[in-house]
Amino acid sequence: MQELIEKIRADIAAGIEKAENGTRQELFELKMKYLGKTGEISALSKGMRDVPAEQRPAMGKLVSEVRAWAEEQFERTETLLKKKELEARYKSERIDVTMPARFAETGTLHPVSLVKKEIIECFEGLGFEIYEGPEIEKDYYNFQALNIPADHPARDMQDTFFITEEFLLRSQTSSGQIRVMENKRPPIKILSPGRVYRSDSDATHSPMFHQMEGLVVDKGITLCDLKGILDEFARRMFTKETKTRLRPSYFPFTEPSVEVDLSCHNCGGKGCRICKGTGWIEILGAGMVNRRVLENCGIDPDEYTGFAFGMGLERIAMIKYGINDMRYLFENDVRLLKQFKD
Ligand code: 2NM
Repeated sequence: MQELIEKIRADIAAGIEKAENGTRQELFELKMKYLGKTGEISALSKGMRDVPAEQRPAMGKLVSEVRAWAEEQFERTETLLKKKELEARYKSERIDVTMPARFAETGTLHPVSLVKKEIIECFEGLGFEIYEGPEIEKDYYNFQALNIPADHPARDMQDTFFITEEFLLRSQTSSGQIRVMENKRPPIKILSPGRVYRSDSDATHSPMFHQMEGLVVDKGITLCDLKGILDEFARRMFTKETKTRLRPSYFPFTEPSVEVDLSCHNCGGKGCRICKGTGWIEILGAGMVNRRVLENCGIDPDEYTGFAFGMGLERIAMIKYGINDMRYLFENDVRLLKQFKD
């Protein structure tokens, strides 16, 4: 038996030496071969029965010695293999933290978003609240309540995107302002930015564009208040020297109605290519809210008056950034958009 123990010890030593360069699975299998339930060292313990009684203590000692030795050998090798495995992983997954990062381009705000933000900041500073109404509107809010008659050309299927007889894509943000006047008593001081839709498409018209409309209703509001607010807006949005000019016009929802020009920011009013020699650039439409519109919203026009104005954001962006064809604003060509990184 002693010989057998020595042989097992030698076999294990040889096996371990080989296993040091093998896998953990191979080491496990080797361990099972000797220390497993039916392994060779376990068989030695079982064989103790056949050892003469007087040799048993000495043999028993030898067997437990070889078992302890074998367990230690396997544990040591297991630790060694684990360490090797980790080292290999660290080596293969090694990263160079000093390497320069891959360049990621950051986006930019679209010129229309930029002017929208700027205009909102101007009017917020003047005490206006922002109200955005729905883009899908009722015919009533888009036309009827705004005093736009049934035979008005804007109500034609050719000009407005109707969804059903009752619903349409709003052609102006003032539809939302009607909703505010219906639901809130004056004083009202709101600014309504948003998308509007008209069946129109060329160098200066797009079927979807952005509008910004303002509305102020209170006791004693006059055209002077409109002029004052627009002067302040022009100075904040363009330069301190920018002046405004009102010309008579017509809208069904305002009376009187005006077109508003700004002195040309390029030539200061002397006349140039941008203002086509006139010194003035038309930027918005405005007027005193028609008393019929106030009545439609349940506001007494003998007690309250108001002014309103509306502008196209694409147009403002084109004037501000010198873009001569509106289609550039809808192509999303990065060569154009990149120029607006601030
Ligand atoms: C414009 C021109 C003139 C306008 C009118 C209203 C409302 F809701 F009060 F009736 N909101 N916006 C208005 C007036 C809009 O855009 C060129």
